[in-house]
Amino acid sequence: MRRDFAQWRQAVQAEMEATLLTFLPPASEPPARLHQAMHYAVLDGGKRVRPLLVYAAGELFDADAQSMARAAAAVEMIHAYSLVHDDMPCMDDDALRRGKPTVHKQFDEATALLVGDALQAQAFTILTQGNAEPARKVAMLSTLALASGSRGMCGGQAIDLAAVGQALSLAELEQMHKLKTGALLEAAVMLGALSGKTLLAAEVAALQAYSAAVGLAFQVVDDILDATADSATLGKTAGKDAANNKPTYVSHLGLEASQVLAEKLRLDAHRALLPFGDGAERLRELADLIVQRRT
Ligand code: GRG
Repeated sequence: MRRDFAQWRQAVQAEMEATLLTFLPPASEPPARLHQAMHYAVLDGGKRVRPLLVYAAGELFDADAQSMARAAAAVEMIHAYSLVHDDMPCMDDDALRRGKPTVHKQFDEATALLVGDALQAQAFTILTQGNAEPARKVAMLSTLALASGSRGMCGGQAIDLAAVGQALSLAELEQMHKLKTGALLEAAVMLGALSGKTLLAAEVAALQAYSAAVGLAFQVVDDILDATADSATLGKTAGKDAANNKPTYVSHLGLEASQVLAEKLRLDAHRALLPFGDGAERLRELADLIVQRRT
C-alpha cells in the first residue's frame, strides 16, 4: 500500500540521516576536529527538502535506490556547506542555524571554512563512487557542479552580497534567487531523475518548469517566514532581511501579494507535472509542503 506523504517524508528523512552518516568520514578519524565539525554541520538538522526532491523525482523514474541515496546525500552536503559558509562573519554573520550555534561559533572560523570546503569535495566524491554507469555519473557530476558554481549558487550568493542596501528590481531579485536557491533545488530534481531511466527531452523540460516554480516559491516563502516567524520556530535568526535592508519579495510586494505569488507558483508547479499523471504525486506534495511550510 502507498504510504501517506507524512510517513514517506519521515522514512526518507530517517534514511537520509543514516546515509549521510555513512558518507561522512568517522568523527574520530584524524583530523578529528574537522570531522566532528562536518558531522555537526550535516547531521541531525534541517528539513532535508533537497533529498526529498531527489527521492520524489527518483521514484517517478524508477530510480536505482543506491544511486538515488548517493545523489541525495551529495546535494544535501553541498547545501550544508553553503549554510556553513553563508553564516560566517565574512558573509551573513549569523550565530544560529538549525536551532543550534553556527559552525564558526561552535568551533572557529578556520574550521568552518574547511568544513564547507571538505563537504563540497565529499559531495562530488560520493557521486564518483557506486555502481551507476560512468556516463550517468558524469551527468550527475556536471549537473551538481554547474548548479553549485558561479553560474549557480555561488553566483547567486555574490549577487546577494552585492545587493545589500541596493534597490534591486523584481526581475533582478528573481534572477538572484534563481541562482542562489533555485539552481540547487533544480539539481536535486534532476539528480533524482538521473538516478532512474533515461529521460526524454520533454520530461527534462517539464521537470525544469516544475523546479523553476518550486525554487522561486521556496524563496518567496523564505522571505515571508523571515518577516513573520520567530527565531525559535525557524531555528535561525528571524527578521534579518529587514534589519539588513535586504531586498525581498515582502519588501517589494508586501506580505499579502507575496502570499498570493507563492500560491500561484505552487499551482504552476502542479501544472508542470501534468504530463506525468499520478506518478508525480510526491513532487506535487513537495510543492505543497514548500509553500505551506512554517519553518
Ligand atoms: C555560501 C556559496 C554560498 C552560498 C550560500 C544557501 C545560501 C547560499 C544561503 C543561505 C541563506 C538563505 C537564507 C538562503 C535562502 C533560502 C535557503 C537556502 C534557506 C535554507 O534552506 P532550508 O530552509 O534549510 O532548506 P534547512 O536547514 O531546512 O536545510
